[in-house]
Amino acid sequence: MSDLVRVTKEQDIAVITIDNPPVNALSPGVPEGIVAAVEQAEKDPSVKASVLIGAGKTFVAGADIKEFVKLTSGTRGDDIGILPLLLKVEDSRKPVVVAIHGNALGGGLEVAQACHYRVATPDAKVGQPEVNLGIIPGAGGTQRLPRLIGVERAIEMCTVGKPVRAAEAAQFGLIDRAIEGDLLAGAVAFAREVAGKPIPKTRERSDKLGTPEQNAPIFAAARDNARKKFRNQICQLAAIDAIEAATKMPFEKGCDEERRLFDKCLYSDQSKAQIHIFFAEREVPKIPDIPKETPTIPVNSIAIVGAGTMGGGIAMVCANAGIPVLLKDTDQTALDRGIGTIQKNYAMSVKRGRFTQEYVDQRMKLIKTTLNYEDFGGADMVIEAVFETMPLKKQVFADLDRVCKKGAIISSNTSTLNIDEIAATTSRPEAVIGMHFFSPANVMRLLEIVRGRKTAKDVIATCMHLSKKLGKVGVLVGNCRGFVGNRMFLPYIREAQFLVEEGAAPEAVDKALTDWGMAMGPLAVGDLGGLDVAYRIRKEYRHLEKPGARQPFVEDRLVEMGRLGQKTAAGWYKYDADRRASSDPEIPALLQKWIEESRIPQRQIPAEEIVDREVYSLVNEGARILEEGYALRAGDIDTIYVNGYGFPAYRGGPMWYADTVGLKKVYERVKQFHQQHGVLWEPAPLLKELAESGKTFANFQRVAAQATD
Ligand code: T1G
Repeated sequence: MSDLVRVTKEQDIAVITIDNPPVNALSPGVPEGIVAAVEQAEKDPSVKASVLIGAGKTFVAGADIKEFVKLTSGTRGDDIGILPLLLKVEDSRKPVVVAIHGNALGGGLEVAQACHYRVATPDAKVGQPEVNLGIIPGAGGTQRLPRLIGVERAIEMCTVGKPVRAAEAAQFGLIDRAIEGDLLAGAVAFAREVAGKPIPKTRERSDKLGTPEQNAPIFAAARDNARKKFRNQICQLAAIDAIEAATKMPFEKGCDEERRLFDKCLYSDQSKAQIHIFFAEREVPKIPDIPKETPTIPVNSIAIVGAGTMGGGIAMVCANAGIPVLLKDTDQTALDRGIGTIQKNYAMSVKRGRFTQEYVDQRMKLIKTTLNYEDFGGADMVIEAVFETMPLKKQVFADLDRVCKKGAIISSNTSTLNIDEIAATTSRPEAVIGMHFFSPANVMRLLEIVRGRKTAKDVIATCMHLSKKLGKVGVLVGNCRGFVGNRMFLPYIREAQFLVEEGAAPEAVDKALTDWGMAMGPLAVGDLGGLDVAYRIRKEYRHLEKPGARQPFVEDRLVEMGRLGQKTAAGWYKYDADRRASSDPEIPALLQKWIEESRIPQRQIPAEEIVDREVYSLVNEGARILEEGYALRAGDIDTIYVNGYGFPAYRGGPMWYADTVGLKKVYERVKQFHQQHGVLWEPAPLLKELAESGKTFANFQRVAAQATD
């Protein structure tokens, strides 16, 4: 018996416990241990049935993803082969009851489907999230799940990949019983109930597989939906193909088809990119000079300065995490408006079924308001979210320094301003840090945590931990202009304007990027955030631009004529009352006039060049950020772009994508743009170095993220 799986007995019931921390993944030795335990129970005459359960905080969170990386990188020769082992469990002559708590995901739920019965705590999560890794279930899940819950729901679970609560899964037959209280005791009792009865084998069921006539429209609709919702991605369509095979082929043949489709996905660049993002997101909390055991400061109350769009969204995030919030603004009207927006957003979430009204009422009770700084004395942490000007930030921080208790963390939601300059207005720069949320703060997962020159390690450790509690992906970045995300975004949106000035229609620029996979085109993003925001930043920092650097002008003209984007119903596009965008016939006329005046030669620009100039502008600036030490790892930059800027996870983020294309090729292209478009395209020294040495961003490591030079 492997030491990852142990067997104990509750009188006539064998209890098989999987113990492979932290998430009981099906690492080598676990599936084998389960089979050996089931076979041992079978041979033991005193045993009537078995219960399979996970030790620690969860059941099985899936196959061991690290083994997939070994497989696709050729460092592991033999096959993972969980499926044949699950057949042995299913063929046991004594019932095997799986008892689920925490998560049963991917291979974990496939193990559960091969068992004869499934019981779970009501709040356990069950799901097939493989598509988040660019793959499909590969241990019989696409064959057993439709047999258990029907074709449509199986398609939903395998293409969307969102786990469901066990209580809900019990409604549609995936879970046989939800167990309140002691799970093991409940499972053992259930096992006693079913012992000696005919054993149901999922693979032998067909009652829920439907008929070809019934299924044809379901599969057609599912494919249409997948093509629209998951543009360019292969795994969702592969999952639908595999489930269709389950309705048309015998189980074993269906599993062969599943395996063929699984391998096609696993060895694809899309899956390698998504698995990279999975591990990159789990790497970001690891800060070389801040050990895991660094003490953190308890944060049981948060005060927020500014009840505007960002302040209100941040208040919701804190309340959703169960942390009492005190929201301040300068006058009652502003406070009432802020609370009104929060209530409207919550009402939308209830309407969409994301939250219950009861949940929202509880959250709203956690949000209190004030007009007085003096009420901040008890707050463990403050998040400032006022208008983005340095004089105002400095005034606010001087006030906070006066009223906040000793040991409180004082943070700013600034998206571009210098954290050290803000901290210098206080007597406690060690307690000052950047907490840069992304709009809408209650939706976007990304949180840039900005380390100042004097920010204390326990303050950083506390904010990294807090980001997880707030449901965010917290990435530590250095204090440079625009930090990481926005610093890279400036050349990206600038290049989009240059492309328009050289003859590309705004729609063509945006379409090239969305066809390529970006959630939204750069010009449409400008309209969403407000063209005046980037306009102010361009003006404020123009003096810092490289001498002789080309300056974009068309967007400035749009702003100067009051076309600020969605908020003025006109920017690059025009917008209707529901903020739906459409091309504005005024734009081509305006552009033609302005560009004729500029005498910039016009030409047809192919989509491929548009994509290269946009994406490589991110890569080149990302390389500078890495070599200057404002980001710890290339994976951190990828995590930022996938979670904050709509960069497709199946391309792995800008740095991973560049590695996939090959840095030599990227460098050659950047050099070409440098020749054609000037100093702004000067290749980053790190890009040159890695390209010439045949290395990658992925294996580039540097010392801890630094403060300002
Ligand atoms: N394999 C290997 N390591 C894993 C893992 C897995 N499946 N899941 C988590 N880890 C590691 C993770 O890297 C981290 O390591 C630590 O565990 C804690 O994770 C055959 C093909 C379960 C919801 O997609 O979604 O089964 O950084 O920080 O926030 O058909 O982990 O500490 O060294 O995320 O509490 C399908 C993946 C696999 C689920 C827990 N399963 N995991 O979240 O902890 S494919 C999944 C998660 C498959 C079959 C197919 C989450 C979690 P370290 P964590 P958490």
